[in-house]
Amino acid sequence: MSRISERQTREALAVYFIMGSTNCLQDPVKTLEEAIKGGITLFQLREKGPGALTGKAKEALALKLQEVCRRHGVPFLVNDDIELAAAIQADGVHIGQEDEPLEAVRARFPDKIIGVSAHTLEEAGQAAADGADYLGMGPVFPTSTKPDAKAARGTELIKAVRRSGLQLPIVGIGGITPANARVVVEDGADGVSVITAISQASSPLQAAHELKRAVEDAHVR
Ligand code: TZP
Ligand code: MG
Repeated sequence: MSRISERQTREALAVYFIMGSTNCLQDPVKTLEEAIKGGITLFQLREKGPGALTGKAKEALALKLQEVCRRHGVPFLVNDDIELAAAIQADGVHIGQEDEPLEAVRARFPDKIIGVSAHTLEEAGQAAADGADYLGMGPVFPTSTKPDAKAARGTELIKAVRRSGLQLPIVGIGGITPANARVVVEDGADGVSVITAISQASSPLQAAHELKRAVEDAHVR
């Protein structure tokens, strides 16, 4: 596999579902299957926080979710855990500023999708220079999913990155729902990433579908 193109990355970021076993109201495999039926375009396993699986149990969950993604042609990314991503040949990884340095991760995975969380213009520029495929920027809206998240800043930073001329694909994150997704894309993101809006929806299928419609509406404007 050669490295994903920028156009493919933008398309994949449209509706980016992130979750781990502790986020889901129902079985994670069922939640993911429904989300895919609803139209998600990218998936990230983020198995984190109190009660999260570790070791072999985490790997077993990853393999089950990866199989679902493969069956439907949805790329499968792993949050933080570079060794797990390598072991199961995930399609990519998402790393934060406190994780392994991007340059080292890119050297190890020349062809995988690598996303980086950026909270300032400087971090965004550095990630672009060091070989990120996309930036995750947020929290856009208040979120209770990540206890150590920084303050929500709306789309201010996404707009600032676009004003700076940086073209790298961007996905917004934090408190995004079908009701507020549109502005995130109108203000410069290529798509939205969500945990709660899909994993805790009474119908993950419906939630994914509504998110997709909101993102598509914003793109055709
Ligand atoms: N990074 C910034 S906010 C956030 C992460 C991982 C959590 C997003 O979760 P939710 O439930 O979609 O607000
Ligand atoms: Mg991290």
